[in-house]
Amino acid sequence: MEEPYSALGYFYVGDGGGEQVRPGVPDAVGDDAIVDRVVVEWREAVANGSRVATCSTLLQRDGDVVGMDGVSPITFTVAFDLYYLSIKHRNHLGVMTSIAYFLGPDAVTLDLSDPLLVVWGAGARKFIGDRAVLWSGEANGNGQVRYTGVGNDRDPILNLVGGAQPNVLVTGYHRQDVNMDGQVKYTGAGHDRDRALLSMHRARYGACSMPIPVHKDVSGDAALVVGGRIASDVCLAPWLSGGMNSLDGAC
Ligand SMILES: [Ca+2]
Ligand SMILES: [Ca+2]
Repeated sequence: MEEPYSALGYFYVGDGGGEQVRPGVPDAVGDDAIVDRVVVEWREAVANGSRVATCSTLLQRDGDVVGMDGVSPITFTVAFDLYYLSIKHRNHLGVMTSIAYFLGPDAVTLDLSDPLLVVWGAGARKFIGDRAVLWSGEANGNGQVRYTGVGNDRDPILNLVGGAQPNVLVTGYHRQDVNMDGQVKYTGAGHDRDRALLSMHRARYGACSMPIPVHKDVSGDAALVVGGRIASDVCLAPWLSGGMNSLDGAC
């Protein structure tokens, strides 16, 4: 089972791309069950620095980011130096550290769900309880969450289900499956439109009210880890392990 991000238009650099899940990995259960994939990037530790290494990784149910065997830390081939780490997901806004970390022979562990770990930009993550999580609702991969207007994240959902037939349900692994239940729905219970709207509400008001026009990815195209942790406000299911999972109880 090959990584899905190339098909979504993501361009790897370095040794990244083509990662294949090892046999038996999808059978894992419990906290270490594999629930989705994320891309990890290391970037030059300068303003607008280029990516120097990228990798498609596996995401465990408890938020650990691991290699293709489902358990091991991720390794990269780069010059020993300071780098920013960024992490990207198919339908969440990415984040990048605002501190450069030394990537060398020793493992680096970062917990991006720790509110005290500083990331680039203002409001790059949202906070649920004592955890920082990624903004959801990014259904078209343009680095923004928008509910209305040009480039909104609602239309791609409607387009996938057929445009003129909003009641159609499409199953499978799609960017438009914003609530990550293995189905793309435009209307009805459990539809995928609200995530974008809720993200905009929270971005501006913390809870709810009128939405702002757009909430942007402020990760640049930025920086990782080896055995780090991230958190997403919901994290998928049927792709590998079946059933809906939540990393933080927010869904
Ligand atoms: Ca978008
Ligand atoms: Ca869905």
